[in-house]
Parts: sequence; C-alpha cells; structure tokens
Amino acid sequence: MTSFDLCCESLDGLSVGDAVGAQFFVPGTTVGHITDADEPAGAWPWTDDTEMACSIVDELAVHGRIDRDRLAAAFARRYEPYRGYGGGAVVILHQIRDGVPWREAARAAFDGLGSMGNGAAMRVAPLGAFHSGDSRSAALDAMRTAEVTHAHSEGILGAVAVAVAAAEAGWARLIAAPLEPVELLDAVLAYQVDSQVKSGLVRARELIGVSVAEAAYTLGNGSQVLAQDTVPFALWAAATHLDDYRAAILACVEAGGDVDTTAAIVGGVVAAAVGRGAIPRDWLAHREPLPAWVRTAGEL
Ligand code: 8NA
Ligand code: MG
Ligand code: MG
Ligand code: MG
Repeated sequence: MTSFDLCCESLDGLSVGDAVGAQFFVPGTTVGHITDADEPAGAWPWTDDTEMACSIVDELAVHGRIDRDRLAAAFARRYEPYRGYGGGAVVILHQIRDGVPWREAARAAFDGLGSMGNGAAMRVAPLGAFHSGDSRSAALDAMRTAEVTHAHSEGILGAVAVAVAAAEAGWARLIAAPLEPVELLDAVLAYQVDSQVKSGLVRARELIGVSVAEAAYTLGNGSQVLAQDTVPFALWAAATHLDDYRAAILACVEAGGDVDTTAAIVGGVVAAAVGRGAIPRDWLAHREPLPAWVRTAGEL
C-alpha cells in the first residue's frame, strides 16, 4: 500500500462522513439519531468539506507536495456556492478568484483576526494519511494547507491536530499495531502550542471512556463552527472509535452540531486506520460520486 493509497482511503472516509453528516445537519439541534430505516434514499451530497479535501488530494496526486499558491488557486477555481461554505471562506475565495493574493485575503478576514473556523481542519485528514508515520511532515504540510484561508492560529492548529491524528492512524494500520486513545491524543498534543484547541485536546484526553453526550457537552460539538469547539470532540470520537468506522460516525450524529464537519474529520482519520473496506458499503454507495477532476489512487 502506498502513501497515496492511504490518502485516498482517508478521502473516502472523509467524504462519506461529510455526506452522512450533511443528512443530519440541522442548525440549532443538539442530538440526532440514525437507524438503518432512517437512511435517506438516493445520492447523499457532500459539502465544502469534501470539495476542499479533493483539491488537497489532487495537489498530492499531481505534485506530491503542497504549494500554497497553487492550492489557493485550486480552492478558488473549484468553489461551488451551493456546497455550504462558511461566510468568511466565501469572501476569501472570491477575493482570490479576483486576483487578491491569498495571504492578504486570509489576513483581512474577520476584521484582521483571520479565520478560526473549523474549515482548515475539516479538509486535511487525507493529507495526514499521505504522511502516515511522519507526523512532523503532516504537521508542516497541514500548516501550509491551512494558511491559505485560515490566518488565525486556532484555525491552523486545528488542522495540524487532525493531520497528525491521521498520520498516526495510518501508521498504526501500516504496522498492524493497535493505537490506544490516549496514545493517539498524546501524539497529537506533541504538535500543539498553547491555544484553545490544545486546551480542548487536553480535556479530550481526560474524557476517554465517558459517553458521547458528556464528551460533546464538555468539548463542544462544532455548533460554533470554530476549530476549538470542533477538533477536540472530533479527535475524541476518532480516538475512542478508531477500529469502528460506523460507530465513529454515529457518535458524531449523536453529538449533533456541525455534524458534516465532525463526521468528515472523524471519517478521514478512522478510515486511515481501518481502510475503505470498513466503511459501510451502503453508505459508500449512497455518497455522491467524488468530482470527476480529482485524481485518486485507482486512476493514477
Ligand atoms: P469561515 O472562515 O467562514 O469560518 C466559519 C465561521 O466561524 C464563520 O462564519 C464565523 O461565524 C466563525 N469565525 C471564524 N473566524 C472567526 C473570528 N476570527 N471571529 C469570530 N468568528 C469567527 O469558514 P470555514 O471554512 O472555517 O468554515 C467551515 C464550516 O463551514 C464547516 O462547518 C462547513 O461545513 C461550513 N458550514 C456549513 C454549514 C451548512 O449549513 N452546511 C453551516 C456552517 C458552516
Ligand atoms: Mg460542510
Ligand atoms: Mg460543517
Ligand atoms: Mg476522478
């Protein structure tokens, strides 16, 4: 298995999580439930999380590394308004499309604070899986992918945390070794600096073993759409369900909040650990096909 195979399996996990989550994303609700009987018929569309992840994966497919100028141009070129982008992201992507340098556009967002939204984290797990076994490269490349739209340190650190988690998960798969929840979160914490994202991850580590409801109540479920109220819960859910893709996604559904995004993060990390074969077949079949332009492992 190549590193790009792992990357593409993670993209499947991310996009199925996004598509399942988008079926249950009801703003303002906190608890959702899904049973087999509830599963909607027809194609389940994915959202901005998947569209942006595909640009990152395609960058790796073609160039094997992240170039921020090229990635910014790809994000802007492929932006489809109906995919449900965050408000700040819409402005930044329009500006890039109009020729404003990405650095300027990203820094100007939110009155010069930069975005601390969860959008840099939601799209980055496949990049982490690409760097399986090399968390340092995962962290550095995650910063590059984040900076293009998220100039605030919380937004960037959220992406670093998710990429490192996926790199660790993919490595556990490659060496066929189990990865305990605490080990995964410790590895993630090794690449964090003081921040709200880090504080949340420290709390997530203390919450191993509690119920989904308690973890979501304490860590947040992404309802503020910020890195700090999304990433700690998502990595708690991934760490505690690393061997069971379906259970991991259902934990996100149960938590409510920004379900497409928590499930995209969790799906991308857990699929790096368990592979495409562990994604429920009917979920994979329902997921809207990935965009034709993304080059994935089977096509290279
Ligand atoms: P973003 O940069 O617009 O950030 C998302 C939101 O976070 C913003 O709209 C603000 O409300 C808030 N925010 C970010 N930075 C700051 C700041 N410095 N100060 C105050 N508030 C701030 O976009 P993004 O790409 O980070 O967002 C990703 C999210 O948008 C994901 O949940 C994604 O699924 C999408 N989204 C979709 C829906 C939907 O209806 N499908 C709803 C919300 C978000
Ligand atoms: Mg989305
Ligand atoms: Mg979302
Ligand atoms: Mg294709």
